[in-house]
Amino acid sequence: MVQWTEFERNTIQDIFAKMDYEVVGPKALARCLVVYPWTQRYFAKFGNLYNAAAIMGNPLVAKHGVTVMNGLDKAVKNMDDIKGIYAELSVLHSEKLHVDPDNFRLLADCLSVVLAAQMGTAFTADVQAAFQKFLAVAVSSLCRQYH
Ligand code: HNI
Repeated sequence: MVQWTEFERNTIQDIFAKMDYEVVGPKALARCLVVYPWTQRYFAKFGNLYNAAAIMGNPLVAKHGVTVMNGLDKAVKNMDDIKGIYAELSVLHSEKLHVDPDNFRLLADCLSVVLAAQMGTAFTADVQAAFQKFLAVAVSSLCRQYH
């Protein structure tokens, strides 16, 4: 089981409490689709992903970005059992969506970049370490049902 220090727990909860999912989620997913264009293949039904402007202006991308944040919100609310809370989501991504699990980390990194840009100097090295530890646990839990 993952151990969290008090600082990590407080930092992660504080970041998510202040985060606007409707802004951060769409930005992070759009960034992922632009920077790592192979991730677009999973979103064929989202329509126009032709270039960066189209991706950033695509309402389905924005909506799905919020869905991903709501998924992460569940992990924040269950920090001591992220593996359990993500069991079903992991099966979905593995067996139904066939998402290559390497992509989870790429999206997580995009989320860190978006958050860093928003937080500015408040995104200290300690804060970054706590946030990325949380994302690493989420990603590892999403990978659990792959075999
Ligand atoms: Ni992901 C659906 C959470 C990474 C492709 N994804 C979901 C749903 C949640 C979710 C929640 C909705 C499930 C449901 O309908 O029951 N996804 C997350 C989280 C991460 C993540 C928390 C990582 C941080 N997903 C990714 C990545 C890809 C991805 C990296 C592909 C590159 N996800 C999908 C696709 C769907 C999806 C595709 C289905 C979308 C749809 O509308 O049908």
